[in-house]
Amino acid sequence: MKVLALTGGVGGAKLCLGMAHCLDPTEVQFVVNTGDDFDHLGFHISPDIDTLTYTLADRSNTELGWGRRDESWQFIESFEELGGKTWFRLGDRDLALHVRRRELLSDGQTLTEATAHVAKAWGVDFPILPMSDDPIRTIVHTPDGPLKFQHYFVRDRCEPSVTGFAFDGIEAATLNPKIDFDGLDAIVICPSNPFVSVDPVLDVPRMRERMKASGAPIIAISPIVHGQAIKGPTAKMMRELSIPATTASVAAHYQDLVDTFVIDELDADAANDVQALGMKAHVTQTVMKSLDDRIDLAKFVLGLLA
Ligand code: FO1
Repeated sequence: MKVLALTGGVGGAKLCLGMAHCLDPTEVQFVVNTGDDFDHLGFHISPDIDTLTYTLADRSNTELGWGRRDESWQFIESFEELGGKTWFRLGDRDLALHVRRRELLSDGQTLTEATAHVAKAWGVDFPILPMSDDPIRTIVHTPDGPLKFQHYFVRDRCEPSVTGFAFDGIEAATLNPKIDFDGLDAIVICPSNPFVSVDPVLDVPRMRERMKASGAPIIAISPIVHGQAIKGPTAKMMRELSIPATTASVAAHYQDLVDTFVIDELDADAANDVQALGMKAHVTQTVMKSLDDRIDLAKFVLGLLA
């Protein structure tokens, strides 16, 4: 089996973990959104890459949905005493990753190479590929002006209304050359936020073109279940963009690219709407609470290819 999985954030990482239990490292490449990345306190922070790496390394903090398990906060507490900004919380163990990545990048390694170095150090053999090694930064447009993604998402807790998004630097960015489109059995768009986790990946120049030219079926899993995002601001963004927060609306967002859309049992009645968009619709449990849920969804998705 040869699969390309596009992912960002917590929901995507869950399905990637399920796939990692079904496939071996030579059978899948995980292409990760880097639009959330930002420079903070002199570090290159890469949240979606770190969420996936921690998840595949079984070190992730599943309560917070980001950072590491068994974390301590001595640094950030001391930093606060010194008047440092602490709206973006860096745990002590997590800090080691940022310091090490900064070393690797300043030694001239690409983000892809630095990511592979960290993954290897934690025993993760699966290829974790940034969508590009060039800087791409998601900007959230609001009625009060543009916000850098982490200011919107963390500092302002997703409270501002969104009016649109931009991906600074994307026009000049080069698609990660390590992404292998040859002989693919499937391309899987994981259940991540379509606007700020998936679109940045799809909008990297030549990505859509290479996906279509691969001839592989493109399967997306809905991140919206029964009008709600499992985690994060997807449904809120859709309402603010005057898009119904429904699984069918997400399907429409991927129209002309996605062949098959996987929806949750709670949205079974939307199957006809999805099919009316020219896609195949498949219904299963897409809410992933346990590891078995993650594995079962991955098996279901990969089983559609059989
Ligand atoms: N998200 C938060 O809501 N609060 C934080 O303090 C925070 C710190 C943080 C540190 C490192 C890291 O890799 C991610 C972190 N995140 C935090 C998550 C991150 O902002 C978001 O999960 C992603 O950008 C959204 O996919």
